[in-house]
Amino acid sequence: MSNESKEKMVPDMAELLANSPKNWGKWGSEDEVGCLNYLTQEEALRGIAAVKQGKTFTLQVKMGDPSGDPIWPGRREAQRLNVLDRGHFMCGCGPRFPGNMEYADDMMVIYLQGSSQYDALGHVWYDEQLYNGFDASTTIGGMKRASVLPLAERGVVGRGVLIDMARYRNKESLDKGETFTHVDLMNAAKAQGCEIQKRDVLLIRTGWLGRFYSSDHAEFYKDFIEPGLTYSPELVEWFATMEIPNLVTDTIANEVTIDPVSGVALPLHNALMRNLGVAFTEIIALDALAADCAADGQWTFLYTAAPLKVVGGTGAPVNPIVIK
Ligand code: UVW
Repeated sequence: MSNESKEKMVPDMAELLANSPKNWGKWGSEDEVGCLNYLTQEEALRGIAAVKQGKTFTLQVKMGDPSGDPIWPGRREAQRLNVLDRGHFMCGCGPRFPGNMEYADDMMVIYLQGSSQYDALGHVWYDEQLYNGFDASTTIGGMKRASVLPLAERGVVGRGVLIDMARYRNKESLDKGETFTHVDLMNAAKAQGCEIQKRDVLLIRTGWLGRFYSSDHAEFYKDFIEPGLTYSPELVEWFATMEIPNLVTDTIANEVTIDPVSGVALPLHNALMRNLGVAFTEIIALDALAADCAADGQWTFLYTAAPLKVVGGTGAPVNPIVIK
């Protein structure tokens, strides 16, 4: 079969998701934070009630790591540039201050989606409409609707639950293109001795980022297809019924890159984020947290995060903090 006819068999996103549920209008026509609306004061207190030991974890991967940053193909790694350092003062070109203080300064060139980050709800779309029906032309020249700013201003505080799919399958890491479903998540939770509850922030470890750091980067990116959740109408329904506010994973794009059934790229970005308003958090370091949860048997905790307040941003870096 020619490539052209193979491509013709892949449906449009609009066709695939024709009957997929939407939360548009549920929180008003101006809403830009979607399922974060589920994180009420009661949910913050439920998260706090999950704190049992006072152990803390930060979940951002290093940014501008000289050994490389994991990024979606086509993006560039963060570059940190020194603007001012001792060298400038040694050659007499540093600024002078009364009292002769010296200081170092630097800047960074980053893809806002090129590190641990929150996607803006308007980050992806089809049929010329973003989350909540905003017109896709509002993305031109900087996002005027459903940017990352409202997510950043609201912040995310709730009960988190970590599902370790790699451990559940007795693997260091899931394989390229390996998939799992919401039923697998529930079975893994049971095996861990915990439960995914309504309105939990859902963290899923695949071990995939570990591969980036431990293996040859060319091998990591070869025939790029990440492991992850795979689309089905039942899975979308489950997210909707469970009122999951936020999906957090240790992969670059939170879902298997190409849906193996339809051949469509990133359908869950559209079914969950664009249609339901689930916040997506990607490139998150979960290995240390997972090792600790496996050791003490506590897989639930207080999850807190707020991306940077980038005006018009399609996403923004974040360093979530978990307290067990
Ligand atoms: C894309 O933008 C394609 O993916 P992500 O949401 O992972 O940044």
